[in-house]
Amino acid sequence: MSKKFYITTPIYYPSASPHLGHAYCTTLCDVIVRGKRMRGFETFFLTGLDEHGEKIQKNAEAKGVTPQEFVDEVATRFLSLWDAMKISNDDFIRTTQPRHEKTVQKIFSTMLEKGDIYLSTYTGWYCVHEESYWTATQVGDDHLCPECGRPCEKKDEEAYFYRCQKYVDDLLDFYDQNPLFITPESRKNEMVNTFIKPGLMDLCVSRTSFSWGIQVVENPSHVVYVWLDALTNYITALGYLQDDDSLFQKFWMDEETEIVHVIGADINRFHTIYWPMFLTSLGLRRPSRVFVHGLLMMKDGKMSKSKGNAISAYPLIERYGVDAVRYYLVSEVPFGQNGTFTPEQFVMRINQDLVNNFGNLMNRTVSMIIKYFGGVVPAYNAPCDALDEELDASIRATKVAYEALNDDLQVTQAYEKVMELISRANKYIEEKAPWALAKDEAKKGELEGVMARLAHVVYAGALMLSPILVEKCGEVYATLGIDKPDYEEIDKLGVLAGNEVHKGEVLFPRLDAVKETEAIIEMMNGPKEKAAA
Ligand code: ME8
Repeated sequence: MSKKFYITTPIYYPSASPHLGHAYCTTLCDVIVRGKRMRGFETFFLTGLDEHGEKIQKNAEAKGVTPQEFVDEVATRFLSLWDAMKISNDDFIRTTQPRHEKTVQKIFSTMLEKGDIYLSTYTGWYCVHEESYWTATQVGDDHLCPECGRPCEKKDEEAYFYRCQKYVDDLLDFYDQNPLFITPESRKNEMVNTFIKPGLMDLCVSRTSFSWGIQVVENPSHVVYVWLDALTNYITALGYLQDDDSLFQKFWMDEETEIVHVIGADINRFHTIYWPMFLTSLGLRRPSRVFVHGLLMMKDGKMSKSKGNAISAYPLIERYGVDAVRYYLVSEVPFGQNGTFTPEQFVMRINQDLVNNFGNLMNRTVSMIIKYFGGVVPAYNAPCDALDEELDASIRATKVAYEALNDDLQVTQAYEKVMELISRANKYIEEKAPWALAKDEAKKGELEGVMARLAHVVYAGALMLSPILVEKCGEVYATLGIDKPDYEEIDKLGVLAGNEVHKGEVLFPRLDAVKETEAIIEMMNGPKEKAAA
């Protein structure tokens, strides 16, 4: 039976156009899931939009449109970006869809019947931007939101509350029994020390002060709090409590399925404290892992819509191709850590890894196969020396490490291993000096082995890089005369023997550092958004 894997991105607020920061998270998830698919896992990849809440209502009012019109328009921009970034999601949930709204109402009713939700009055400090309530201590004397620093409003309203205290011990046991649940581990300590240990208050889960939300059936003046609404998308999209719940049974209830939520640190509290509690209330299993990734920053701080310092992915894709942008995101910002976008680093990363390392290896290998063997990949033969042995061992070891690192969500490191193999092969060319072997008839066998090995590294490299380089790997396969690339062939050294190679276009043209840095700076100063299609 194949292994099952379910991965989700946060569902983003369609309050403005998506930027490279949103593309970062979604691309990393896409790379992870494509890697699993290639290895034969049965997968489901979900992304979508979180369309309710006061912030959306206010943005729509400011534009003079209805909230639904507002989110419909922004949704097309997210969809165009995912299309341009070649995101391979299986579903796109929008929380205004009836399938979601109806299920959230059922979930709310279940929790109410169970006594996990009760009616009371809320007095607190509310940040509209973060859609979060804070205590007087948290907002301090200035009444500023601890998350974004904006002023909070004091609010007093009748509201439903979720009984957190009932589940807190169970949650801490769950953390202990599942040490990988929150990764990196520092993110778990933050939750325990900042939020749980000081005493977790019951969570306010309804609102009466605005109407753009899912109505509480039992009390229609209330709408469900946007976070209770949003978090449940991960199960409503799979058909939970709907006529056809086969995806839900397969990708959620089956204990064998690995469920991974990928999020930014800003929403860790909701995913690792409240979400597991909600699931326990509903008698459902909890996710396997919540992976907290770092942020893509600009020199002046976090890239964000509200700061107006966000760079759009489109001009980068148009100029450098989607593969270069995807590669930059995966390699330059180690998954789990923050990274800063700079034009210089973007250009350097592409030149160093894709042009000088991968593209160069392919180019040299193909040219030499044409020159020495008339364009036909020679047969692989037993190692002639320690260098051959070492390269063979590196190919196998890289595959093993690549899988283990990917399975542990150390995505950046997994791809670093592939780049290391490719640079090893470039160095092997210098060490073996095929041009010298070619001059000596007695060394023909050794030369055959060298070229067979190099062709195989190009093939293995393309297979392992294919979850990132969704366009260019096809060109590599065509160059090597491969019709049906097969990941399992990485271990079959010699499989390319007899293939005819073809010299195609340059895989990644070298970027002129000065000129391209200037071009990117211009993009950063240029229009921030692409108009919706
Ligand atoms: O919080 N770098 O939506 P949101 C990297 N609707 N990732 C970034 C980023 C950056 N500069 N900026 C945003 C919400 N992100 C809720 C989520 S889920 C049930 C509800 C990513 O539009 C990052 O993953 O504010 C962050 O957690 C998410 O976008 C927040 O998106």
